[in-house]
Amino acid sequence: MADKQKFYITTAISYPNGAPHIGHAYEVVASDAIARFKRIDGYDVFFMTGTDEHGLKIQQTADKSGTSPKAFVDDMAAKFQAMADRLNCSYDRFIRTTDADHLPSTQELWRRMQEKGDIYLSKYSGWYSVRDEAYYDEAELTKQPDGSWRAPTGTPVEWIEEESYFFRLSAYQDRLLAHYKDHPDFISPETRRNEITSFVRSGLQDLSISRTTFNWGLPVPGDPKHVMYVWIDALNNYVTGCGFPNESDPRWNYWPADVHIIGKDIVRFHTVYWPAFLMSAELPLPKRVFGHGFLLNKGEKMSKSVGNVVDPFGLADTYGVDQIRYFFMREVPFGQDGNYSHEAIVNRINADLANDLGNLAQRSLSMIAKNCDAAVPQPGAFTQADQDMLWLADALPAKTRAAMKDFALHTTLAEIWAVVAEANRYFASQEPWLLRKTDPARMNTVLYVTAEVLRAVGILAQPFVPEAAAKLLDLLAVAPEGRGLAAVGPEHRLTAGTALPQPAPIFPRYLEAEAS
Ligand code: ME8
Repeated sequence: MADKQKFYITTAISYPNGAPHIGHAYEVVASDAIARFKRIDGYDVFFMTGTDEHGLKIQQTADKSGTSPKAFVDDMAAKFQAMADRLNCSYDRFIRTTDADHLPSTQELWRRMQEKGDIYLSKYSGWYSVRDEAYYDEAELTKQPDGSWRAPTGTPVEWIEEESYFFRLSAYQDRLLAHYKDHPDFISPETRRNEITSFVRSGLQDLSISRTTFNWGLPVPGDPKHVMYVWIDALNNYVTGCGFPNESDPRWNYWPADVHIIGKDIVRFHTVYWPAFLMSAELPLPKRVFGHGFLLNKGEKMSKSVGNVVDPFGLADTYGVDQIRYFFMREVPFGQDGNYSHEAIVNRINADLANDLGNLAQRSLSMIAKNCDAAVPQPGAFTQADQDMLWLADALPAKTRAAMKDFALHTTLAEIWAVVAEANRYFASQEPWLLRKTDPARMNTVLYVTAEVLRAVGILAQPFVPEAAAKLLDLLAVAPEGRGLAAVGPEHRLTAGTALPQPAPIFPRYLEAEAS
């Protein structure tokens, strides 16, 4: 364990000011797939997700619902955690910014930035959007027919004046640009890197980092009438989770994070503010930040105000957890925006899962059960076709590792399902059901090769469809310690004669409910 390479992955922490939506589900599922992939590739993984519970927006939502902010977030955070659990996400910690260890951690970050001379007290006035928790320049605003002003995001803004602490972000412009240049992988996909680089090049203003107009936040050390700007509080969750500031905490070994998985709308916070705070506090920077795209419902961004939020629990109930996970990761190239529709989900479930993988497993394993004494058949010499089929399966770890290095989840699944497609062609062309009578020894070989391909596919599919993959590996009697990527290939082939359980379907077809 001690010498396993470490891998620390985080999602953004969600605002629990409303129930979780499909965008939240998408992010945590994708991150979970990466975490699981790294685990089966032998890494010591720490995977963290959670909720971002302070700020004016939460305070106002709680006020409106007639509860205290704490009672409100306790209730909502439980829903976010339940969603991650429902979607079978294997997080190691669900962090809440109201957790007891987050206050001392964030106050220590503040102190370190202050000691560096990067924090000063001044006055702030400007157009503020409560919904975005951000100030906007006047030039960015648009006037509404009723005379009010709106932010570029479409949210209402109001004029606010307050005493505020500032962070000397302007002092970090050159160091940030140098960091992007020296670490071309720091921001991805590349389009995001280009956007951020030109944003920083155009000049950075110092950042207002405290508020006095409300109190639902972490108090500024030594000046508790100020609460910290919610983004300092939020971003710092990533080091709180590693035990900061206690650098002798064993979790500290996970820092710096290998990747922060976040949505494209918050890349600026993670690749400009966050690294500048860390540079100021003299802490190592995360290795990578990946900004995924948005999942759109009929082409529109989902949001509570638009009223087109899709409930992830409902999706899981309707289609199944593995099915939804597969759809998210296969349908949308990770990094780009994607569309969700009932037809697209059903098509993926029935074509890729039920037909391609489910049927192949069911047909081949049933034949084994009936004709091979319910045990792994004894193969004869491999033909070229057998060998080619096995090689394709054996090549999966290398191919998928290469794709996963850049978080290309869709490519990884395409690689795995290309082998499934090839296995279907192999099975159809070898016609083992005819060999049963004409050449049973050859039938055994074909069934063995098919089972061996299913073993590789089962191992590789675990990060994406964990429950179905586990079922498949159980049907092949693969021991728990034989389920890592290292077990794919000739050295760990199925042993002839191993007893197999009674086959059972792994992916049912999705049948349309009767129109009501
Ligand atoms: O931004 N499709 O929280 P949040 C895909 N608390 N991803 C989406 C999405 C969609 N339709 N809608 C939102 C916050 N997201 C802050 C983060 S991190 C220190 C603080 C993504 O609840 C969004 O991009 O608004 C973000 O990564 C995550 O969901 C949480 O969004």
